[in-house]
Amino acid sequence: AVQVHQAVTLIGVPTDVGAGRLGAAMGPDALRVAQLGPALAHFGVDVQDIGNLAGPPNPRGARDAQGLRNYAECQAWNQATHDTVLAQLQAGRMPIMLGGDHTLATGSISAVARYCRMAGKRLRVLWLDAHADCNLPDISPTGNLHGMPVASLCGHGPAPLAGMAGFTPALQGPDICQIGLRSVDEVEKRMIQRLGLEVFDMRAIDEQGMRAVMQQALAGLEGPEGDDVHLHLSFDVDFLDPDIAPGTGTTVRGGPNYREAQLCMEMIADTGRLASLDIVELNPALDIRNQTAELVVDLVESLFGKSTLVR
Ligand code: HAR
Ligand code: MN
Ligand code: MN
Ligand code: MN
Repeated sequence: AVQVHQAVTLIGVPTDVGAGRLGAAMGPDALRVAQLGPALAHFGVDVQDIGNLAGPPNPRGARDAQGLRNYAECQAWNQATHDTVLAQLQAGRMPIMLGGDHTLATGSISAVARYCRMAGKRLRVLWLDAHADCNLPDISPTGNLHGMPVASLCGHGPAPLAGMAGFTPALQGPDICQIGLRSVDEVEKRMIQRLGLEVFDMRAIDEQGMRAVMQQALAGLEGPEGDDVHLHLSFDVDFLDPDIAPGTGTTVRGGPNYREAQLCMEMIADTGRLASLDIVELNPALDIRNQTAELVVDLVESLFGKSTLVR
């Protein structure tokens, strides 16, 4: 039952204003160097690369009164992302964000939520990450906004971010399923409970295996009952084990290996419901010969059915 969007738009979001270190702003071009567009075109996908969004540079600010670093700049990048994603969805195309730090997911997923409400679709978000990204300004250990997008999307933190979809919250906790977590702050553990997020951490993957985890995460998407579901994948590159993906700013050991990551992508592809995608936290300044970007392209090919023998 593989059916993927045949029209894809690549949107570069070259920003690192939400991250603690510089370099993720070079992510979009590293993915282009690794031939993301041509790789998808090879599968018969109509690929359009609209280049990079414009936004403010990184002022490398200190924490402000509300506890946030570079808040105004994050807001500007998210608004630009939101507006472009919404336009692409309305044009019937699948937006793929080439990030950029994970803050941009507030903009992209707010636009997806707005679109789903207009189109009468149910939104399901898969969040592949080593981190839970549900910090709040006052409890965050760092003030870095890339540690907060899940909280924003669920209606917490600064109102302009929380309300970007045009309604607040953009998402309910149970609409989000997080996979691969292994570095969660103590306060975030309470937030996961409070928000009602569905979480499969690395222990769940260890104990049950990737197949059983993905079967649960994707339950209800295949077949007629999944017809009205819009599946959004927010793929933080630090989800992957640092042995295979060193090119990211906040590596945490003990992530999925190459085969586990492939199986994860293949099972998402099998649903045929993938309709928008963020690729975030790729940091070429920390990579070795662009291997992390090349691995990401390999995995995104599997998201589009590369490894599926019968279609
Ligand atoms: N939880 C920490 C914080 O809030 C670390 C966030 C890590 N960064 C990411 N997010 N790459 O997935 O600062
Ligand atoms: Mn992360
Ligand atoms: Mn479920
Ligand atoms: Mn993240």
